[in-house]
Amino acid sequence: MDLQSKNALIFGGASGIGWATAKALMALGAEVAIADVRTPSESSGAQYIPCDVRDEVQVSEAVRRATESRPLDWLVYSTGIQQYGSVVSTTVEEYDLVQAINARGAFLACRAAIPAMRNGGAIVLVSSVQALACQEGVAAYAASKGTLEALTRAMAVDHAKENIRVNAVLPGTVDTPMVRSSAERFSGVDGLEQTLQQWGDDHPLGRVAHADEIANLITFLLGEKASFITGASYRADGGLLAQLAVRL
Ligand code: BMA
Repeated sequence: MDLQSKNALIFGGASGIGWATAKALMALGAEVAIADVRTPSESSGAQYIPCDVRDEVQVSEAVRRATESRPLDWLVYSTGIQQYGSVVSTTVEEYDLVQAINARGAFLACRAAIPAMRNGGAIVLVSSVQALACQEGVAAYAASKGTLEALTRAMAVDHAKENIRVNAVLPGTVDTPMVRSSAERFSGVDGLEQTLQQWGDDHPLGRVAHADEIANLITFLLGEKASFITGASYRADGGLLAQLAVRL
């Protein structure tokens, strides 16, 4: 894969799917900058840029720093929080917070990054299967993930002439800090690992994903082998959405 000497910026790259992607891209020789509110817990060789994606100035500054010496080739947007509630029980503040971090930040990141992709480029937004089908009580989260999917198509159409491809990945349940904090919330007496296993059981493959498995798909979509793929959404969900709840 032609990843040598590519310049990549990953929003939300300090943990979870973003961190797995940072490691995968670095292993293939790319230069990687991580923009995140949190510092990565392990050292990686990536450039770390503190950034709150709710703030337009910080997002622009992150792009500026990642592209000081060279154009940007790849952008990954992998920030996410999950709040629980229906439309009625979700507060306006919670809704705005989820939109700001999960979706509006992607708009800000792409708005700043696309002009820096002077040689063309590729963008991957990390959405969720919950953009297509959802659990109870995730109104704000599902709406934010649906926004990412629609934004993916809009940007793919608008920036194809600049040779910029834009795709979305839609993971099922992945073993990340975000999902672990959800599991903790719902685990009760069963304990966190048991809850994760139960959530995994809902997927036909019988387990939750490792973040690396999602990073592999992102890496593919960024690379040359995906050169004719744009405006697309790829599920990596262990078969979750292929299955009806009806059992024999
Ligand atoms: C993800 C998260 C997980 C959930 C999974 C499948 O985006 O919302 O908490 O388990 O979707 O619904």
